[in-house]
Amino acid sequence: MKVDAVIEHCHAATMAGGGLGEVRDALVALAEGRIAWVGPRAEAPRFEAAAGGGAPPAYDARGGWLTPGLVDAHTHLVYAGDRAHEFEMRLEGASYEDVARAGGGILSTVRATRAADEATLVLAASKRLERLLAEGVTTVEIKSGYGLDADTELRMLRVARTLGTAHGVRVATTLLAAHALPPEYAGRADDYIEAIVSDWLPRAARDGLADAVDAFCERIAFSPAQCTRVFDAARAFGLPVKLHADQLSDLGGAALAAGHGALSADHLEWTDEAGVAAMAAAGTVAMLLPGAFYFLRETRVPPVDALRRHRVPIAIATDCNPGSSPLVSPLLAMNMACTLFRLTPTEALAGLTVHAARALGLHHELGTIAPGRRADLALWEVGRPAELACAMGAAPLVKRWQGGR
Ligand code: DI6
Ligand code: FE
Repeated sequence: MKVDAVIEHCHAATMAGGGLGEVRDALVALAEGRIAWVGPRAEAPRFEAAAGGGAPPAYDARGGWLTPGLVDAHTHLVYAGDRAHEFEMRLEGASYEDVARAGGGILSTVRATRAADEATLVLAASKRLERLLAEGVTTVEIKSGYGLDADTELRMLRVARTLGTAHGVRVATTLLAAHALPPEYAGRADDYIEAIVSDWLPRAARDGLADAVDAFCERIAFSPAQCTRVFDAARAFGLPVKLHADQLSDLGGAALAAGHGALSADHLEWTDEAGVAAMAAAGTVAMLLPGAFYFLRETRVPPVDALRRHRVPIAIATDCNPGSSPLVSPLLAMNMACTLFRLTPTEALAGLTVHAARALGLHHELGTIAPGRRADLALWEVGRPAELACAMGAAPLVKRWQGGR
């Protein structure tokens, strides 16, 4: 078999076939940016270098664990400013919703982001992105939603694309114009939605800037009817949808998302069994965001047992954003998913690999180590994969491969 390189002296958590898909003393062969072969070293066929014949270059993994590259499938990585003051306000007793209603919250980040040019946004987001890469991320989803006007929303998406090129990482972009109501539309939420569906979304679609469309369905954001209008417009342009659903209250967001065949419904603290059943029927991924739960000191946990019973795939992400989850560590997100939501370490790793890939509609390409999948890999210096979710603040990444490089 002709390949470009092999990785040997490792164990692999392939995440294929449910569970860890563990292969001890594994060998992984890479060709043309994809996985060519994976299995026990003892069963490997004879490999030949695609370039020039002879043995292919071999990388000695020194007994580490190889996993699929991590997929952080829900972030708001692009923004300007910070919200440390709101953290202080909340420590003095204000709630997240109080801060939002007082004109802070998302709108304070909107003011800073509107004032920032593209280069400033690239620089600020690059620092956060580098933290993710240092923890094995090879694919990251990035949402708009801090512009809330056409220019800034599209600028955020362009910045997200630039980040992908500049850092050699896969970026999936999401238009989240329906994140909050900007002040110029105060009292005119339906007019705001009209601007999104009639102008901004078509422009983002036409310019290839958005891979998906998201909305925030919440009392402090948009109603189910308004989110439905956004979803219908997305469908007209062939864009998949997802939803910030049932985070702070139960507006039936999970069922709404499922009803529109959403890739994922995200947060889900208030989702009931009927919502979970609807997600199962639609194949919608449950995207759990323990960083936001932790940072807002929420007390109601997502319905993990119901998700398991209905076999809804559970994904995990950082939700990296300045207000509710200033988290740049996917490994800490895994840890929190275990400590706060009682996921197993294997479920948490699946949540940042195979199920996260599905939440982006990319599970045929990413998220498992299997022949034909892209060679996006992470090598870890750990004794067993559970350590990734267990150790807090550790830096176990040895190396990452992006498209085989
Ligand atoms: N839910 C969240 O947790 C973030 N957005 C959303 O819809 C919060 C964003 C922020 O507070 O800036
Ligand atoms: Fe979010």
